[in-house]
Amino acid sequence: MGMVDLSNIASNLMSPGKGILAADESTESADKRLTFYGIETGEEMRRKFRNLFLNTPGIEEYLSGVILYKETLDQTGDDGILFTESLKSRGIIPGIKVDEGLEPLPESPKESITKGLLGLSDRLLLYKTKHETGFTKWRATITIDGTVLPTQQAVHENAKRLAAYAQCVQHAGMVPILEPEVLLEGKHSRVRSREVLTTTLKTLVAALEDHAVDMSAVIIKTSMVLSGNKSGREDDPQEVAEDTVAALMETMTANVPGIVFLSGGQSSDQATRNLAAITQEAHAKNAPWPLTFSYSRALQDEALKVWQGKDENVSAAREAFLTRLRQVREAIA
Ligand code: 5MM
Repeated sequence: MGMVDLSNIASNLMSPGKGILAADESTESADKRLTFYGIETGEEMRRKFRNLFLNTPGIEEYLSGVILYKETLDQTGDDGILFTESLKSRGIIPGIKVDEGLEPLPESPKESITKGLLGLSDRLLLYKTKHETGFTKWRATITIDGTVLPTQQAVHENAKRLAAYAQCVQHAGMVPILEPEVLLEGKHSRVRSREVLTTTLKTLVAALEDHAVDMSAVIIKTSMVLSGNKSGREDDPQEVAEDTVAALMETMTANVPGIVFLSGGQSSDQATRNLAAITQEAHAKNAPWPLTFSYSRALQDEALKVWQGKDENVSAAREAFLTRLRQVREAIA
Protein backbone atom coordinates (compact mmCIF):
# COMPACT_ATOMS: atom_id res chain seq x y z
CA MET A 1 0.00 0.00 0.00
CA GLY A 2 1.43 3.36 -1.02
CA MET A 3 1.59 6.50 1.03
CA VAL A 4 -1.34 7.91 -0.95
CA ASP A 5 -3.57 5.19 0.48
CA LEU A 6 -2.30 5.92 3.97
CA SER A 7 -3.13 9.59 3.51
CA ASN A 8 -6.61 8.55 2.41
CA ILE A 9 -7.15 6.53 5.57
CA ALA A 10 -5.88 9.42 7.68
CA SER A 11 -8.15 11.93 5.99
CA ASN A 12 -11.13 9.59 6.30
CA LEU A 13 -10.43 9.26 10.01
CA MET A 14 -10.36 13.05 10.22
CA SER A 15 -13.65 13.51 8.30
CA PRO A 16 -15.22 16.80 9.38
CA GLY A 17 -17.78 16.40 12.16
CA LYS A 18 -16.59 12.94 13.14
CA GLY A 19 -14.22 11.45 15.68
CA ILE A 20 -12.82 8.17 16.93
CA LEU A 21 -14.18 5.99 19.71
CA ALA A 22 -11.48 4.35 21.82
CA ALA A 23 -12.97 0.95 22.63
CA ASP A 24 -9.60 -0.70 23.13
CA GLU A 25 -9.64 -1.51 26.82
CA SER A 26 -7.55 -4.64 27.28
CA THR A 27 -9.22 -7.59 29.03
CA GLU A 28 -8.03 -6.45 32.42
CA SER A 29 -9.03 -2.80 31.92
CA ALA A 30 -12.42 -3.78 30.48
CA ASP A 31 -13.16 -5.99 33.48
CA LYS A 32 -12.01 -3.23 35.82
CA ARG A 33 -14.28 -0.79 34.01
CA LEU A 34 -17.27 -3.15 34.25
CA THR A 35 -16.62 -3.80 37.94
CA PHE A 36 -16.51 -0.06 38.57
CA TYR A 37 -20.09 0.19 37.26
CA GLY A 38 -21.19 -2.85 39.27
CA ILE A 39 -21.39 -5.05 36.19
CA GLU A 40 -20.25 -8.68 36.02
CA THR A 41 -17.04 -9.46 34.18
CA GLY A 42 -15.91 -12.19 31.76
CA GLU A 43 -15.76 -12.70 28.01
CA GLU A 44 -19.51 -12.71 27.32
CA MET A 45 -20.02 -9.57 29.37
CA ARG A 46 -17.21 -7.85 27.50
CA ARG A 47 -18.89 -8.87 24.23
CA LYS A 48 -22.15 -7.32 25.45
CA PHE A 49 -20.24 -4.21 26.49
CA ARG A 50 -18.84 -3.88 22.94
CA ASN A 51 -22.24 -4.70 21.43
CA LEU A 52 -23.81 -1.89 23.42
CA PHE A 53 -21.57 0.73 21.83
CA LEU A 54 -20.51 -0.67 18.47
CA ASN A 55 -24.01 -1.69 17.44
CA THR A 56 -25.75 1.50 18.46
CA PRO A 57 -27.74 2.48 15.34
CA GLY A 58 -26.59 5.78 13.86
CA ILE A 59 -23.06 6.01 15.30
CA GLU A 60 -21.70 6.33 11.77
CA GLU A 61 -22.95 9.91 11.78
CA TYR A 62 -20.42 10.73 14.51
CA LEU A 63 -17.64 8.17 14.27
CA SER A 64 -15.06 7.76 11.50
CA GLY A 65 -13.18 5.00 13.31
CA VAL A 66 -13.15 2.80 16.39
CA ILE A 67 -10.04 1.53 18.15
CA LEU A 68 -10.54 -2.10 19.11
CA TYR A 69 -8.76 -4.60 21.32
CA LYS A 70 -7.72 -7.94 19.83
CA GLU A 71 -10.39 -9.92 21.71
CA THR A 72 -13.10 -7.88 19.95
CA LEU A 73 -11.76 -8.72 16.47
CA ASP A 74 -13.08 -12.27 16.79
CA GLN A 75 -16.35 -11.41 18.49
CA THR A 76 -19.76 -10.91 16.93
CA GLY A 77 -22.60 -8.62 17.88
CA ASP A 78 -26.07 -9.78 18.92
CA ASP A 79 -26.86 -9.84 15.19
CA GLY A 80 -24.28 -12.62 14.69
CA ILE A 81 -22.09 -10.37 12.51
CA LEU A 82 -18.42 -9.79 13.33
CA PHE A 83 -18.01 -6.36 14.90
CA THR A 84 -15.32 -5.47 12.35
CA GLU A 85 -17.69 -6.33 9.49
CA SER A 86 -20.62 -4.38 10.81
CA LEU A 87 -18.43 -1.34 11.46
CA LYS A 88 -17.06 -1.47 7.91
CA SER A 89 -20.53 -1.87 6.43
CA ARG A 90 -21.45 1.42 8.11
CA GLY A 91 -18.33 3.17 6.79
CA ILE A 92 -16.51 3.16 10.15
CA ILE A 93 -12.85 2.16 9.95
CA PRO A 94 -11.83 -0.50 12.47
CA GLY A 95 -8.47 0.10 14.13
CA ILE A 96 -6.50 -2.01 16.56
CA LYS A 97 -4.47 -1.32 19.69
CA VAL A 98 -1.14 -3.05 19.15
CA ASP A 99 0.86 -2.11 22.21
CA GLU A 100 1.01 -4.72 24.93
CA GLY A 101 0.61 -2.51 27.94
CA LEU A 102 2.92 -0.82 30.37
CA GLU A 103 5.77 -1.99 32.56
CA PRO A 104 7.88 -0.09 35.07
CA LEU A 105 10.93 1.63 33.60
CA PRO A 106 13.79 -0.33 35.21
CA GLU A 107 15.88 2.78 36.03
CA SER A 108 12.90 4.74 37.38
CA PRO A 109 10.15 2.32 38.43
CA LYS A 110 7.56 5.01 39.21
CA GLU A 111 7.49 5.66 35.47
CA SER A 112 6.43 3.30 32.74
CA ILE A 113 7.51 2.12 29.37
CA THR A 114 5.21 0.57 26.78
CA LYS A 115 5.77 -3.02 25.63
CA GLY A 116 4.86 -4.57 22.29
CA LEU A 117 7.62 -4.16 19.70
CA LEU A 118 8.51 -7.85 19.85
CA GLY A 119 6.72 -9.71 17.07
CA LEU A 120 4.88 -6.53 16.05
CA SER A 121 5.30 -7.01 12.26
CA ASP A 122 3.69 -10.46 12.39
CA ARG A 123 0.75 -9.18 14.41
CA LEU A 124 0.28 -6.27 12.02
CA LEU A 125 0.18 -8.57 9.03
CA LEU A 126 -2.54 -10.66 10.66
CA TYR A 127 -4.65 -7.64 11.64
CA LYS A 128 -4.34 -6.12 8.20
CA THR A 129 -4.99 -9.23 6.12
CA LYS A 130 -7.44 -11.17 8.29
CA HIS A 131 -9.34 -8.36 9.99
CA GLU A 132 -8.80 -5.55 7.47
CA THR A 133 -7.98 -2.96 10.07
CA GLY A 134 -6.99 0.42 8.63
CA PHE A 135 -5.10 1.90 11.53
CA THR A 136 -3.45 1.07 14.83
CA LYS A 137 -2.76 2.64 18.20
CA TRP A 138 0.12 2.62 20.68
CA ARG A 139 -0.13 4.37 24.03
CA ALA A 140 2.76 5.55 26.19
CA THR A 141 2.23 7.26 29.53
CA ILE A 142 4.25 10.12 30.98
CA THR A 143 4.01 10.72 34.72
CA ILE A 144 4.46 14.16 36.28
CA ASP A 145 5.81 14.53 39.82
CA GLY A 146 6.93 18.06 40.61
CA THR A 147 10.13 18.79 38.76
CA VAL A 148 11.44 15.25 39.41
CA LEU A 149 9.32 13.34 36.90
CA PRO A 150 9.26 12.70 34.07
CA THR A 151 12.91 11.76 33.71
CA GLN A 152 14.53 12.50 30.39
CA GLN A 153 15.01 8.81 29.94
CA ALA A 154 11.31 8.00 30.24
CA VAL A 155 10.42 10.66 27.68
CA HIS A 156 13.14 9.54 25.28
CA GLU A 157 12.62 5.80 25.54
CA ASN A 158 8.85 6.13 25.08
CA ALA A 159 9.36 8.44 22.08
CA LYS A 160 11.83 6.00 20.53
CA ARG A 161 9.41 3.11 20.87
CA LEU A 162 6.51 5.14 19.50
CA ALA A 163 8.66 6.00 16.48
CA ALA A 164 9.78 2.40 15.93
CA TYR A 165 6.12 1.33 16.16
CA ALA A 166 5.02 4.03 13.68
CA GLN A 167 7.67 3.01 11.17
CA CYS A 168 6.60 -0.63 11.38
CA VAL A 169 2.89 0.22 10.99
CA GLN A 170 3.38 2.45 7.97
CA HIS A 171 5.47 -0.28 6.41
CA ALA A 172 2.59 -2.69 6.98
CA GLY A 173 0.20 -0.31 5.19
CA MET A 174 -1.77 1.10 8.10
CA VAL A 175 -1.95 4.52 9.74
CA PRO A 176 -0.38 4.65 13.20
CA ILE A 177 -2.04 6.65 15.96
CA LEU A 178 0.64 7.74 18.41
CA GLU A 179 -0.59 8.38 21.92
CA PRO A 180 1.92 9.82 24.35
CA GLU A 181 -0.45 10.46 27.26
CA VAL A 182 0.73 12.97 29.85
CA LEU A 183 -1.17 11.72 32.87
CA LEU A 184 -3.61 13.85 34.82
CA GLU A 185 -2.69 12.21 38.15
CA GLY A 186 -0.81 14.50 40.51
CA LYS A 187 -0.57 17.87 42.19
CA HIS A 188 1.14 19.65 39.31
CA SER A 189 0.11 23.01 37.87
CA ARG A 190 -1.17 23.60 34.37
CA VAL A 191 2.07 25.43 33.60
CA ARG A 192 4.00 22.28 34.44
CA SER A 193 1.62 20.17 32.38
CA ARG A 194 2.20 22.43 29.38
CA GLU A 195 5.96 22.22 29.84
CA VAL A 196 5.88 18.42 30.02
CA LEU A 197 3.54 18.06 27.03
CA THR A 198 5.78 20.37 25.00
CA THR A 199 8.93 18.37 25.85
CA THR A 200 7.12 15.09 25.20
CA LEU A 201 5.86 16.13 21.77
CA LYS A 202 9.16 17.74 20.78
CA THR A 203 11.02 14.56 21.69
CA LEU A 204 8.47 12.50 19.81
CA VAL A 205 8.74 14.57 16.62
CA ALA A 206 12.55 14.30 16.73
CA ALA A 207 12.33 10.50 17.16
CA LEU A 208 9.87 10.24 14.26
CA GLU A 209 12.26 12.17 12.04
CA ASP A 210 15.12 9.88 13.13
CA HIS A 211 13.09 6.85 12.13
CA ALA A 212 12.09 8.40 8.79
CA VAL A 213 8.41 8.16 9.66
CA ASP A 214 6.15 9.90 7.14
CA MET A 215 4.55 12.67 9.19
CA SER A 216 1.77 13.04 6.65
CA ALA A 217 0.53 9.54 7.50
CA VAL A 218 0.38 9.54 11.31
CA ILE A 219 -2.27 10.71 13.72
CA ILE A 220 -1.22 12.18 17.04
CA LYS A 221 -3.41 11.39 20.03
CA THR A 222 -2.65 13.82 22.80
CA SER A 223 -3.77 14.81 26.24
CA MET A 224 -4.96 18.35 26.92
CA VAL A 225 -2.91 20.71 29.06
CA LEU A 226 -4.59 20.47 32.48
CA SER A 227 -3.71 21.03 36.13
CA GLY A 228 -3.16 17.75 38.00
CA ASN A 229 -6.22 16.06 39.48
CA LYS A 230 -4.82 16.61 43.01
CA SER A 231 -3.87 20.23 42.44
CA GLY A 232 -7.19 21.45 43.85
CA ARG A 233 -7.77 23.40 40.68
CA GLU A 234 -10.28 22.99 37.90
CA ASP A 235 -9.04 24.85 34.85
CA ASP A 236 -11.09 27.26 32.87
CA PRO A 237 -11.66 25.85 29.33
CA GLN A 238 -10.18 28.99 27.77
CA GLU A 239 -6.95 28.50 29.74
CA VAL A 240 -6.82 24.82 28.75
CA ALA A 241 -7.39 25.77 25.13
CA GLU A 242 -4.70 28.46 25.03
CA ASP A 243 -2.06 26.24 26.62
CA THR A 244 -2.97 23.15 24.62
CA VAL A 245 -3.00 24.90 21.25
CA ALA A 246 0.24 26.75 22.10
CA ALA A 247 1.98 23.46 22.98
CA LEU A 248 0.80 21.91 19.72
CA MET A 249 1.76 24.94 17.61
CA GLU A 250 5.22 24.88 19.17
CA THR A 251 5.88 21.23 18.44
CA MET A 252 3.79 19.72 15.65
CA THR A 253 4.73 19.95 12.00
CA ALA A 254 2.05 21.37 9.70
CA ASN A 255 1.89 18.22 7.56
CA VAL A 256 0.45 16.05 10.35
CA PRO A 257 -2.99 15.09 8.95
CA GLY A 258 -4.76 15.00 12.29
CA ILE A 259 -4.55 15.52 16.01
CA VAL A 260 -7.04 13.79 18.28
CA PHE A 261 -7.63 14.18 21.99
CA LEU A 262 -7.98 11.61 24.75
CA SER A 263 -10.21 12.40 27.71
CA GLY A 264 -7.75 11.17 30.34
CA GLY A 265 -10.10 10.91 33.31
CA GLN A 266 -11.95 14.20 32.82
CA SER A 267 -15.71 14.05 33.25
CA SER A 268 -17.71 13.83 30.03
CA ASP A 269 -18.84 17.44 30.37
CA GLN A 270 -15.34 18.72 31.10
CA ALA A 271 -13.86 16.84 28.15
CA THR A 272 -16.60 18.24 25.91
CA ARG A 273 -16.26 21.85 27.12
CA ASN A 274 -12.48 21.78 26.84
CA LEU A 275 -12.68 20.33 23.34
CA ALA A 276 -15.04 23.11 22.26
CA ALA A 277 -12.66 25.77 23.61
CA ILE A 278 -9.66 24.07 21.95
CA THR A 279 -11.50 23.96 18.61
CA GLN A 280 -12.26 27.70 18.82
CA GLU A 281 -8.73 28.57 19.85
CA ALA A 282 -7.24 26.45 17.05
CA HIS A 283 -9.40 28.33 14.51
CA ALA A 284 -8.41 31.67 16.01
CA LYS A 285 -4.71 30.77 15.80
CA ASN A 286 -5.02 29.26 12.29
CA ALA A 287 -3.75 25.90 13.47
CA PRO A 288 -2.92 23.84 10.37
CA TRP A 289 -4.30 20.43 11.42
CA PRO A 290 -7.82 19.06 11.70
CA LEU A 291 -8.64 18.23 15.33
CA THR A 292 -11.16 15.84 16.82
CA PHE A 293 -11.90 13.55 19.77
CA SER A 294 -10.71 10.01 20.44
CA TYR A 295 -12.31 9.47 23.82
CA SER A 296 -12.94 6.29 25.71
CA ARG A 297 -14.19 7.13 29.18
CA ALA A 298 -15.80 10.47 28.31
CA LEU A 299 -17.92 8.82 25.60
CA GLN A 300 -18.84 5.67 27.47
CA ASP A 301 -19.31 6.74 31.08
CA GLU A 302 -22.92 7.94 30.99
CA ALA A 303 -24.10 4.97 28.94
CA LEU A 304 -22.40 2.48 31.25
CA LYS A 305 -24.13 4.04 34.26
CA VAL A 306 -27.50 3.56 32.59
CA TRP A 307 -26.79 0.08 31.21
CA GLN A 308 -25.81 -1.71 34.45
CA GLY A 309 -25.17 -4.83 32.35
CA LYS A 310 -28.92 -5.39 31.80
CA ASP A 311 -30.56 -6.12 28.43
CA GLU A 312 -33.62 -4.07 29.33
CA ASN A 313 -31.43 -0.96 29.71
CA VAL A 314 -29.68 -1.22 26.33
CA SER A 315 -31.93 1.28 24.49
CA ALA A 316 -31.69 3.89 27.21
CA ALA A 317 -27.92 3.42 27.46
CA ARG A 318 -27.58 3.82 23.68
CA GLU A 319 -29.64 6.99 23.88
CA ALA A 320 -27.18 8.34 26.48
CA PHE A 321 -24.26 7.41 24.22
CA LEU A 322 -25.83 9.16 21.20
CA THR A 323 -26.57 12.24 23.27
CA ARG A 324 -22.90 12.49 24.28
CA LEU A 325 -21.80 11.90 20.67
CA ARG A 326 -24.03 14.79 19.59
CA GLN A 327 -22.48 17.00 22.25
CA VAL A 328 -18.91 16.24 21.25
CA ARG A 329 -19.78 16.76 17.61
CA GLU A 330 -21.09 20.23 18.54
CA ALA A 331 -17.79 20.83 20.31
CA ILE A 332 -15.73 20.26 17.16
CA ALA A 333 -18.07 22.25 14.90
C1 5MM B 1 -9.51 2.54 26.89
O1 5MM B 1 -8.34 2.86 27.53
C2 5MM B 1 -7.19 2.63 26.73
C3 5MM B 1 -6.13 1.95 27.54
O2 5MM B 1 -6.47 0.66 27.76
P1 5MM B 1 -5.37 -0.29 28.46
O3 5MM B 1 -4.86 0.43 29.67
O4 5MM B 1 -6.15 -1.51 28.79
O5 5MM B 1 -4.30 -0.53 27.43
C4 5MM B 1 -6.55 3.91 26.33
O6 5MM B 1 -5.51 3.68 25.42
C5 5MM B 1 -7.50 4.87 25.71
O7 5MM B 1 -7.69 4.53 24.37
C6 5MM B 1 -6.98 6.27 25.73
O8 5MM B 1 -6.21 6.51 26.85
C7 5MM B 1 -8.10 7.24 25.69
O9 5MM B 1 -9.02 6.93 26.69
P2 5MM B 1 -9.59 8.08 27.62
O10 5MM B 1 -10.44 7.34 28.62
O11 5MM B 1 -8.40 8.76 28.21
O12 5MM B 1 -10.39 8.98 26.71
